[in-house]
Amino acid sequence: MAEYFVGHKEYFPGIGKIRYEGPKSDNPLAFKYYDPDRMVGGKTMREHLRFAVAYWHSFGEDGSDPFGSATHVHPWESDAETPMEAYEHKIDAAFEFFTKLGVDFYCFHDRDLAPEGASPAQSEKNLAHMVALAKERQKATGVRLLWATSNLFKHPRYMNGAATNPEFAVVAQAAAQVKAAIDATIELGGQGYVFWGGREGYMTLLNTDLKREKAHLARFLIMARDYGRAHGFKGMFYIEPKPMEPTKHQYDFDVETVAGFLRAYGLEKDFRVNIEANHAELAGHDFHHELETAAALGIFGSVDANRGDPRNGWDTDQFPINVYDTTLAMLAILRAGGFTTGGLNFDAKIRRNSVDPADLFEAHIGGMDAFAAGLLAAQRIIEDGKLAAFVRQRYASFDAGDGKRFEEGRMSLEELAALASASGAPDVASLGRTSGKQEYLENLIMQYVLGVE
Ligand code: XLS
Ligand code: CA
Ligand code: CA
Repeated sequence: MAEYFVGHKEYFPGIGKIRYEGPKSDNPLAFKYYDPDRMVGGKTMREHLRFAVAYWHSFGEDGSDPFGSATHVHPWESDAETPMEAYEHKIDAAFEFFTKLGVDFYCFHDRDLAPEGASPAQSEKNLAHMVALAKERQKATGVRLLWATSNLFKHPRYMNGAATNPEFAVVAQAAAQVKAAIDATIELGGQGYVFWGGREGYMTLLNTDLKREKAHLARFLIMARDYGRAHGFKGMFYIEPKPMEPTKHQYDFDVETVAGFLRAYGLEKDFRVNIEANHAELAGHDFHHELETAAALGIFGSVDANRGDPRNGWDTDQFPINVYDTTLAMLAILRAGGFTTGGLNFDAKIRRNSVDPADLFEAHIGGMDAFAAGLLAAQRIIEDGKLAAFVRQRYASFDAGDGKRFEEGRMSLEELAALASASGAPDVASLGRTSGKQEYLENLIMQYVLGVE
């Protein structure tokens, strides 16, 4: 991958290309497990993991929170003479970061890449200007766009929602934004387009026609899908579930809810889910649960890789470090057939007091190592086959005979009930042979995790 800081100001001086040095390295700016060209089950690590950097958190966050103002000073903003120049410098800093880190992909919201203008036409002009710069930089470096999205939650006009806004005029504004963002995605060869409905929900049901709002959301998505397909977008559309925050209740609550919605409106062919670990946790699920659910429903798409804090009830968007979790995640992803258009996007931010320029690198290195180690452990679990054999065996009574007839729908309730009388109730001794063996299985996974090298 070509490096990108020659010919313009270097924004991360003193930090060079991040390389793999192995688990024994004590260099904080080296990979311990992520070895991009290492083969794992027929594919390289880089092909499996498809890491992406999130433009908004990495280059747009200023460290402010509801109690305090900005702590992160971005040199790409402070050295700019005009507002647009800050965006031009930001893209240089971003591509310098991508190439030094060695990631193949990035993701952005329209408003991360270019500022909102005074009118939709001006906003489109700003975006087109920055898309041209992004295209040049993608070409120079080989870094690609995993997915783009539109920010339909920040501007005050979206305080009552975007596609689900009770004011039709706001829905039209949102459409103008999405149309331009889909055009940008096509122009940049983006492999996906995400809808995260941050304000598509409600604060109180007292003022909300829930049925109408959901139908409006579906109508909007159908229009976006049809526009994209008519204009040559071959990538995947994704819905990113999240149960709440900033709304009290978000319509795209979790994977199962989104699956039902997609089927209800005939969107299941063009849409899959972009699953975020921290959102799974807010929905009261494990990340692993959301991934397995998406795989089972055939709508697994992409991942926003991060973590929450189990003691906080909000979206902390921290970098992932728990290898037990990344192992289970990679197991689900490999079993779902791996990524096609999707990848692992670090929708994660460094902390407010992480003010050393190296922090952004170290955060991503940790996240990449956590997923690389998870991939290695998951691949061994699959190759050993012990876990899969256990689960298969657990359902063996459905593999033949009456169990099979039941599974295939070739039995009535009367027949099934008659079998109960014929065979009698299973006795305690036979139940003893069907232990769930949870403790053994948890230990087994731990062995794979600890055996990673
Ligand atoms: C916010 C979401 C958001 C989406 C893209 O919670 O994670 O960042 O990924 O709009
Ligand atoms: Ca996300
Ligand atoms: Ca989040």
